[in-house]
Amino acid sequence: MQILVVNPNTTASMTATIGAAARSVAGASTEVVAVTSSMGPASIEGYYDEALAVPGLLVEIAAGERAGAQAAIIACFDDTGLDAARAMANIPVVGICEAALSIASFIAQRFTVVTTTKRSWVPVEALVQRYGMAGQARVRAADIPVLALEDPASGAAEKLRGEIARALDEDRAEAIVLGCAGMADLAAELQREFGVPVIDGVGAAVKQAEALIALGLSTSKRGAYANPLAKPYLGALESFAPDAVAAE
Ligand code: 5HY
Repeated sequence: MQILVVNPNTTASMTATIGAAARSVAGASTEVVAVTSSMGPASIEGYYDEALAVPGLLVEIAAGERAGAQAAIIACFDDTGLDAARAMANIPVVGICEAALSIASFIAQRFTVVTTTKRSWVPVEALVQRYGMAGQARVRAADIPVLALEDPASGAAEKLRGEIARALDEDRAEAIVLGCAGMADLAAELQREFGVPVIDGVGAAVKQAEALIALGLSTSKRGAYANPLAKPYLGALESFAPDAVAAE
């Protein structure tokens, strides 16, 4: 099976981290195709970046579906563009936040998401609410820029460790969810270091995408995620006009 993993920001080095994490858990018969969005923000930190990352994300998912991907993963902890992607695509689309939270709920009653910037804090809290985990999950921000994770000298990993320690102490967290795709390479060592389960959303999403494919399940195209209604789009977004035959 082939799974597409899209980094919706435009930083290729983060895609390399994401792809390696995905391949480290993928099954022997799973091919992981990791791609970087070709347009949009270098990192996604808050609502404006999220919105402007969606067109580039959709381009990559549409191309990956045409190229034979049987599922797509949005490798951004804001689950950026997840609903639009599910409406556009005819393959299952998994967001790493939803994937990580659901996996965490199988192994802990209380867990804390540690994300990057304070700007990302409220959007992630909104996702926790949307996914029905408000009773189990707390959200913290380590106050690190997303791209600082790409620089070992930035001290980002140390700040992340400090926030994890506070979560274990103050939140009584039984597990930690890493709240950024760029943290995917840190999960195993942090789990060893802190002695609690540390969940990376990229790996969680790969296993859930494999499960959907193996179960022969894809996004329902009735109602919410029906293909977009055909209509003209003008200006810079002209090429995004839905050409699917609309299911009324
Ligand atoms: C992510 N931003 O996973 C999110 C994390 C965040 O560029 N990739 C990004 O801090 O919102």
